[in-house]
Amino acid sequence: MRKQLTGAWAGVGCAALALGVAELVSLLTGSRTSPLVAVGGAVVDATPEWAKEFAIRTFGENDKLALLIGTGTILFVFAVVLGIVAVRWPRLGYAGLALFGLLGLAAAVTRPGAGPVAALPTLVGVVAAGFALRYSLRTPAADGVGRNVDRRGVLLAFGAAAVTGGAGFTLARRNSGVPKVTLPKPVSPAAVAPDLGIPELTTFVTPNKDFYRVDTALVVPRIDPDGYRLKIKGRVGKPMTLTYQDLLDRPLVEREITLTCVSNEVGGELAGTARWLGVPLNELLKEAGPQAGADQVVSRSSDGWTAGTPTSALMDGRDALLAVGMNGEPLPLEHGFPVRMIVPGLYGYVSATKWLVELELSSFTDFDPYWVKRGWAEQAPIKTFSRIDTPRPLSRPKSGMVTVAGVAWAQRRGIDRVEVRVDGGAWQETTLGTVVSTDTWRQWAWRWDATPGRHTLEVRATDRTGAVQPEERRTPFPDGATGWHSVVVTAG
Ligand SMILES: Nc1nc2c(c(=O)[nH]1)N[C@H]1C(S)=C(S)[C@@H](COP(=O)(O)O)O[C@H]1N2
Ligand SMILES: [Mo]
Repeated sequence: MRKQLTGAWAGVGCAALALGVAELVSLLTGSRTSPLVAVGGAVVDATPEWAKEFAIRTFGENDKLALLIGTGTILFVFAVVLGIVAVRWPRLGYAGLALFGLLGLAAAVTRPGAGPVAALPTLVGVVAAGFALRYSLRTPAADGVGRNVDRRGVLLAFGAAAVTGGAGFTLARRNSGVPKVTLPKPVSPAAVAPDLGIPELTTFVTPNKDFYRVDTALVVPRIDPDGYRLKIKGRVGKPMTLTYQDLLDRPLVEREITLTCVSNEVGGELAGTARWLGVPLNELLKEAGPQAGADQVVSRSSDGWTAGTPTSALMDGRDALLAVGMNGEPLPLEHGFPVRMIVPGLYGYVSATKWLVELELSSFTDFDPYWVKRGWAEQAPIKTFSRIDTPRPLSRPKSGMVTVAGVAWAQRRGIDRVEVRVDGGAWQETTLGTVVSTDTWRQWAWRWDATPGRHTLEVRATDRTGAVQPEERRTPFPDGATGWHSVVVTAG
């Protein structure tokens, strides 16, 4: 029993060493080649839609942390078993280690954009773990069955794991700030909408640090702006390659635009408004000259993610941008530094590619991008949506005058009115914030004379075409949720 316990420790120590060494080597080959990240990424891509929805619903924006913890736990159990087996049958132990290495290798080299060097972290890590295992089990057991476990060897493995992993992790983090760049002023500045300034109400412009984040990247890609290239290719008259500076040298515009995720549930907060600084896509695409039939622009990120946007949406005069700035700063790394797309009126998964490196003129019949392959709709204009931010669900406001307020959006169409009703009564007109375009959300507020007791507040919006937001509740899959948001409160 004691021998098994020390064997288990040896297994965990060697696995930790493999990961630590791999982490250190991945400083040279890129963080996405670290086996933990590569395996995690492969799991993300292979996860069926229902499980992914479950993860997002259950863990929210911590879904990636949950995945890493899950992967780590499986690994831990595997290492324990491997160690116990290795003490009795060393060869089986090595075979297990090799299997574990093969898994990491397979994931690392098949990640989009991975070169042969992607194999290096796992290879070096597994070899190091092999040596550590051999050293720890170098003497035969006195009873002739299996091997002795050298505790000093195991301690050494743990020590080396801590040193290599710690160094790898710290150095990787030190390199993780946004590189210093200075952005030019826009030739056409944003017209700025005023904020209603109501406490508890979502601010009109969302600060970068509070902006929601949705993507499949387990580690945020870090692109050196000096080496950055954007390719425009496929069915175009004139293929182009642009540097970051080429983009900054073009006339830039700045616009307030509300970005929205298709996974946003009724009442959800996967939306935000920023002042985006960028190159109008319209003009750039005209220069490249899309050929007849090129009705889809496939945008690709440095980590191989793809979105497909109707070419018409990028050229019909709306403010479709190659964004380089967000609220007066260079794009934060997690929001797509150095360049991303922003297209008013379309959900993020069909338009808002972060860490953008390629625009390929294609057609809807020729190519299905990342989420379309997984069953989401090919075309995904943003649906009309309204939300009550205050009072919060299940809160206990004082009876008397209570401010009810929230936001509503219907990008491209614009919000014309927002109405609220209490306990299924008559709809009440709310006061709307001023907006300068149809591409942002609109704040709204209403003064409610609340009587004591439990009440249900409901909200609905009407867009400028006169269409009332549908009441029917639908979940986000496959093209966005619908339904009226309601909040239950008890006035005291
Ligand atoms: N490279 C890349 N870009 C991406 C995604 C992604 O997974 N990878 N997700 C898209 C989705 S689904 C949304 S809603 C927006 C979110 O942008 P944000 O994280 O800046 O809010 O990014 C889009 N761009
Ligand atoms: Mo999204």
